[in-house]
Amino acid sequence: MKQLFISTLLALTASAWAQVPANVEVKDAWVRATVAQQKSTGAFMQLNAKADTRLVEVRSPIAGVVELHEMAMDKDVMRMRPVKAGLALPAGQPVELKPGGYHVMMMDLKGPVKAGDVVPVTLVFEGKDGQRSTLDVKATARPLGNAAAAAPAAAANDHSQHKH
Ligand SMILES: [Cu+2]
Repeated sequence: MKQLFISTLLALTASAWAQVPANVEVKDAWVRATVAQQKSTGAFMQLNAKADTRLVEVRSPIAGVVELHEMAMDKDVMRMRPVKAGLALPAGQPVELKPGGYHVMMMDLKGPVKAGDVVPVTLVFEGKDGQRSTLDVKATARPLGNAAAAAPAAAANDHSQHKH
């Protein structure tokens, strides 16, 4: 009886966790396709939070290590570095992860990423109250050098043209 009670409690806790809505809208998520031997790549997207939130963690089954990076000048050289405290997403203010700016760094890739691949990405957000929520998004791989084609306006039409 006690055993049953504990497992019910665990189940309730787990579902409560899963039901916390991620108060963030994600648009136009994509991953840059890789070339042979390439072991890392970047993922990009637009994030729009309804309430002040931070993006604190990103996961993906295609990569051994996933980090949030930013580009910054270091003695006249543009370098990337991890965003340690998470990326702030102020309410109602869209934040764009894009080449040359904030990006999701995927390292230790388990295999090549081909253009057209659909890459599952899990975003972990933390609200002001410390409450965490997750959001699963699907990022489509785009060919290398096609970053300029990442026009947000084209994203809405993208879906109707692809057959899922
Ligand atoms: Cu990086």
